[in-house]
Amino acid sequence: MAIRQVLHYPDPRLRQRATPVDLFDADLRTLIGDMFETMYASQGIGLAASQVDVHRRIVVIDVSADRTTPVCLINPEIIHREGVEEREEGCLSVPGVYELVERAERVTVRAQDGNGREFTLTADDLLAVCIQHELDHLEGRLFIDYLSRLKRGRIHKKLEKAQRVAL
Ligand code: GNR
Ligand code: NI
Repeated sequence: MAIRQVLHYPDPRLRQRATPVDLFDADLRTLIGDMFETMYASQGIGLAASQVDVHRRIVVIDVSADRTTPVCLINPEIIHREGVEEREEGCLSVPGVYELVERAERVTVRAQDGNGREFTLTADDLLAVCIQHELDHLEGRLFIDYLSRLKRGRIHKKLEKAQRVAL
């Protein structure tokens, strides 16, 4: 397993739309393992493949306090949503930024596991928020897209400069 580099906003690769997984092979399982390792090493509660520059519909999540409840979603689709809730979000691809975002309070997601078997999962609280945040990544969408132009402009300026310094 290996820790992979996480892309940072405003890297244009974060805007790519991910395509479905059709091959449930050893390479996929290696990628999933690397994504969990990267997520845990970064203290994140979720990670989308898009963030490690793999533009496939793969998400890993662990919202448990003791980090022992891994969830892997392949080709996930939200098939039901209810309620509205506002929560503070952050993103490993938008470091140092935490802002309130409105999401559905409860979602049901249909997905496949690492072996291609279909399952559904109903989630609320932080897990529901995280699922919606990760599925956005697969569409090339970031949580800062929901903020005002003014806030997004400030964030863009700050992170664009940080990126320039890092290169
Ligand atoms: O680690 C993360 N924390 C978080 C907090 C509130 C809402 C969403 C998230 S996801 C984020 C990890 C990440 O960037 N996943 O794409
Ligand atoms: Ni994110």
